[in-house]
Amino acid sequence: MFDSAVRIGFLHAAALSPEQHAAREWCEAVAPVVERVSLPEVASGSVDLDRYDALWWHRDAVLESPEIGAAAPEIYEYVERGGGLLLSLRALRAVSELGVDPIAPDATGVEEADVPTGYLLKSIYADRGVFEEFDGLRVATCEPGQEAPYARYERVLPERGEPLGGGIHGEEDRFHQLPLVSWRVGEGSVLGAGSALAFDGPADGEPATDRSRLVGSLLATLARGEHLGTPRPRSGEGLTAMRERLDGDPQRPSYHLTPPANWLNDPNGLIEWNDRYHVFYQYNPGGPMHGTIHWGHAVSDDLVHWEDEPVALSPSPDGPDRDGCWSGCAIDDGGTPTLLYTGGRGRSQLPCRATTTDPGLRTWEKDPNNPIIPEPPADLEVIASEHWEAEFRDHCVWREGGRWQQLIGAGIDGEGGAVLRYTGDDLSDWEYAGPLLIGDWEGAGGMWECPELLDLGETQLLHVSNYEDVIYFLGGVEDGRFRVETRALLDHGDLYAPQSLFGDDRYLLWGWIPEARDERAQWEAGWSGTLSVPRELSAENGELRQRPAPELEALRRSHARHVDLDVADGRREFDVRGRSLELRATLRSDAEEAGIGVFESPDGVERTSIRLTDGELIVGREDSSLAESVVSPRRMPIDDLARPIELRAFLDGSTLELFVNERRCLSTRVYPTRPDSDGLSVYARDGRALFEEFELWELGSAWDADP
Ligand code: DQQ
Repeated sequence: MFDSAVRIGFLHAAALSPEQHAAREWCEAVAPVVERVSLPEVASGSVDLDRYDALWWHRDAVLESPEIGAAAPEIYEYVERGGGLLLSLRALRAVSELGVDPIAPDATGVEEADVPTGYLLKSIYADRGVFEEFDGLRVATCEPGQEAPYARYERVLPERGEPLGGGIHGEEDRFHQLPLVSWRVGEGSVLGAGSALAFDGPADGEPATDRSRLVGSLLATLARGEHLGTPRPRSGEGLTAMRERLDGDPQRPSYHLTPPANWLNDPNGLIEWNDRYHVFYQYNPGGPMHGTIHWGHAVSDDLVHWEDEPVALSPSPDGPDRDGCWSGCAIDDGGTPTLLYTGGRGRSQLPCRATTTDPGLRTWEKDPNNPIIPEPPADLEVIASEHWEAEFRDHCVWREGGRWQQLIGAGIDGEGGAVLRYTGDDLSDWEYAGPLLIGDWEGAGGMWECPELLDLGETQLLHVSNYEDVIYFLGGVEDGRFRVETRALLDHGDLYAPQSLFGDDRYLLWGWIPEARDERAQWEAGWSGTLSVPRELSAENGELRQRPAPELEALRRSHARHVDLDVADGRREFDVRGRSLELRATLRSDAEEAGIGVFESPDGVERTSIRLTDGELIVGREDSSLAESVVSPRRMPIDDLARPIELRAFLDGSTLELFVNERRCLSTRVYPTRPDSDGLSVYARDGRALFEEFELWELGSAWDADP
């Protein structure tokens, strides 16, 4: 475990507690040299810290700040010069006093469980030296019945530290408890292991062995001067390095916009600025689960090749967005890029503003007067939920009639989901102007998120997300109310919380396509969520048109084209195989069922069907995956659409997006497990299907530096 000449300095504030005694004894048994170093000695300058390869502060008692006091700068400078520091249990709380991170763990206490507890490693770091000796991501380090003090990040994230793992409690994964963190400080490193460690107890069980392996490895890594994780705030390159670690995952989309690792949900703040397209997105750097929401950022010159940019917005520990920077939009305020987003803190969620002078839109300054709207309209009964005192969030802003106009999503008690309208002379001073639309009909949903109003020329389009679906309305605004002429679903699959970008006389819309697999599978994958491909929206003859953005054609690589493929009661396979493909088919069918098989394994054990039957287009997922229990089909009516059926399909890892007759869309997720589940076929049952045209392209990656 340790090199032969390693010296560990065992830090302590006062007399050693029984737990500290036990930890020191263990360390003496495994490391060549372990010396006690008291904080008062460090403060007085009487110890030369540079004689140690690593310092370890293991503290079970509550941490009191004066105990660190004058020792803090000495320890900080030691690390900065290249030293290593392990902070375990409650010592992890000292990161702020030590100057390592302004945000300290928000959860501390003592726990005793009747099951083994320990660490849940992040998959992107599981192959790093320290962790590779463990079998799997779950490492139990504490015996049942042992009392273990803890300090960990639960509702907040460190500002500079990279979370390396969550917790386990018996069989249960605790994704939101982050006790394992790494920091880079100058030339050195700080590691935190804030829970599930108790040396004062049985030493022969499996958890005790793994506890020793974990702590020993962390100390040995520090002593060797190795760094773990990527430092935060991360550069775009750091995020790209993280992304590369996930390269081998065949279920990971390659030309869709995904998070570098960890969690992504809604697209936010879409804007073209200085000839570059910026997409921000709801991002949790803590792991692949929703929580501690930041704004991730990606940039593109051509709408299809993307680069990771550093995280753009982070919660401010003292701000109204302490618990998350939720969805919002970007506005060009007379040359000043401005964001309006929802800040969450405790049970309240309120609008916040941020601006920038950075031409790359990387860094943002929050308005010191946030929240800019102090409460939801007083005369409305905005619904409360388990988490929020008033469901009031998400923003759409534009200029009209010499004033700023803003929409916010909400729900009104006893009525339904609502879009609330505000107007303002500037972007920080808003007046409530009444509801634009209230969903007071059966099935409208009680809360409307992410409202957006788009002017499509001949008509206006309003869309809202009601937890289940994205509903769109065509019509117009009269006297401040939306007059609905048409109401329908924007997507018949799983697309959610979309947002649009206006430029070159058209709207391009991206939505979030969430995972359909469970949280554990997402943790194991190391990432969650993808954005859709950009869709062009327009209105023609009173109907909504949705087409894939023509720019996507730049991704096309090899091409195959078939004409007049006649399939009667049979099936025909193609030579072209792939997990990142575009298909175009023109289909006439009088068969009972006709369609296309995608993500097919050669023996047909894994297979997803896109089938036309009985006036519907159905994505059959019953055989899509050997591993996932996602089997429910996704359905879209097509009986009233013109014939033949013009289908465009975008397949990418675990994503499937369908466009039918440029009118209706269905976006969903499937999880083929086998590397050879990349086959394609067409088929017809009980009748004949004629594929007048069938084209196929392999598509390149969105993340290639040199496309
Ligand atoms: N996602 C955001 C909210 C929004 C929801 C939070 C929709 O602002 O209402 O991550 O997915």
